[in-house]
Amino acid sequence: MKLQLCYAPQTCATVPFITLTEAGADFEVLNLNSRSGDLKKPEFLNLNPKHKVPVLTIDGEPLTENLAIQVWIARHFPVAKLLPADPIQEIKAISLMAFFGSGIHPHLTPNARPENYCDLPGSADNVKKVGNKLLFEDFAVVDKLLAGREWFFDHFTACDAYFFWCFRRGISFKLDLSPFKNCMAHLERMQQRASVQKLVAHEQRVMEAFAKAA
Ligand SMILES: N[C@@H](CCC(=O)N[C@@H](CS)C(=O)NCC(=O)O)C(=O)O
Repeated sequence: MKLQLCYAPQTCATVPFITLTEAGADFEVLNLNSRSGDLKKPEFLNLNPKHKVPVLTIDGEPLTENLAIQVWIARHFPVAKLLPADPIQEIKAISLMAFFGSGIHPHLTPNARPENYCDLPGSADNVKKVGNKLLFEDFAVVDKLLAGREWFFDHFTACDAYFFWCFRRGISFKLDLSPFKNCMAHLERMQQRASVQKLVAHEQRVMEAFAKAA
């Protein structure tokens, strides 16, 4: 089986990069520069007309949407236990990832692209402020979930990889997330994992290469 991950630095394609690594999968990475228009090129639009990463191609067949990609990886690499074994816990894990993807992710995006939400001159700071109020409500919910726990479930799962990206992305926007102490501790635990260290090294190499090419 040939796996190729369409990836762009700092984006939510970070999530399957980590889970594929945790799964011990053999995968190629296609590094794309979302800022220089790679996602709007015809060859990428053929894979994903929504012009978004991640895309995981499985023997040439594209799979889009992070939640589906996480479930696919967990099902195809069961030894890695990327979802809880108990069916109720498993569906709760999928529910949690749906919240990360459809609740938290859209509240992060105004920081990156405020103009997609309001194009009135001078509105960017307000768009971010409104989005960040909602984002902080989400992080407060997750902070409670993580109280007294190492991981969201009784061992590391795909949920931990997904939330790691959400929280780290918030920090990359220079938001003060220090009040979310359990989320901060989770981030630090994630940073100890070999999969995350591999991701960070890869991300840095790709960002340097893109900066050189610019
Ligand atoms: N619903 C999609 C969202 C994917 C998404 O928004 N990806 C962003 C990066 S975090 C992207 O590719 N943006 C580029 C663009 O909109 O042109 C998923 O969960 O996979």
